[in-house]
Amino acid sequence: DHPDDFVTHILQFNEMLARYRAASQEITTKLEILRNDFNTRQYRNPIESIQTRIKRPASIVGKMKARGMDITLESIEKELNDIAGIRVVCSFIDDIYMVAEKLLAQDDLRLIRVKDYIKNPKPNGYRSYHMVVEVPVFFLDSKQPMRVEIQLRTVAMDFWASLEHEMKYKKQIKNSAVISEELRRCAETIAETDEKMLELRRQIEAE
Ligand code: 0O2
Repeated sequence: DHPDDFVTHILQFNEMLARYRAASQEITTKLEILRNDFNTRQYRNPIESIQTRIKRPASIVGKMKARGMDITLESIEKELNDIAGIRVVCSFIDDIYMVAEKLLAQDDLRLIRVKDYIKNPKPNGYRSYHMVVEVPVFFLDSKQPMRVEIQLRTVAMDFWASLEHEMKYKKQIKNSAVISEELRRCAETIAETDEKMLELRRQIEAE
């Protein structure tokens, strides 16, 4: 391989990441507009926070290798749905479904996939609503449909997922079976609390 090829590949890779960053911006703007509109009309905030992240090059390569895929720009873009990731932390469970619905009602968005880990939690207790959408982004000389993974969860689900994620990264953990079981039970308690909080909010609103 010629050194110039190497530089060209790096530049193309960076351009690709920049396109995903632009796609993230489009979705983030849509979410902020929905949040402001809701807030103005209902005097309540359905979205606590919006975080965006672009997958690190090492994670991109790692995921492609784990799937036994060739590592080319084309195959990366075809295979990975989560190069651009947006995490939307909501106050209540119904806010998650409301935000998802209002986003998908926008006619420039195309839904690629939904994974509802709230209705169908993972065996470890993980809960969140995941969707992959495609958004058109206008660049200098092209319009490109870009995929973005959106994870919607409550504050409590986010708290749980952060700790569980930390445990996953620590490979040599003592008592990991005990901790996993306790985490699973915490996830149940959190789910009950999320349900209860929603019920209470509805009672307060009905007053
Ligand atoms: P990281 O480090 O967060 O980026 P696909 O989207 O099809 O390519 P997958 O894994 O089938 O891949 O998608 P899925 O199930 O929608 O989950 C993708 C992301 O959800 C993960 O990204 C995590 O961010 C989160 N997630 C899924 N399951 C769990 C879980 O059990 N615990 C925690 N804490 N997070 C979870 P990555 O790339 O795996 O990791």
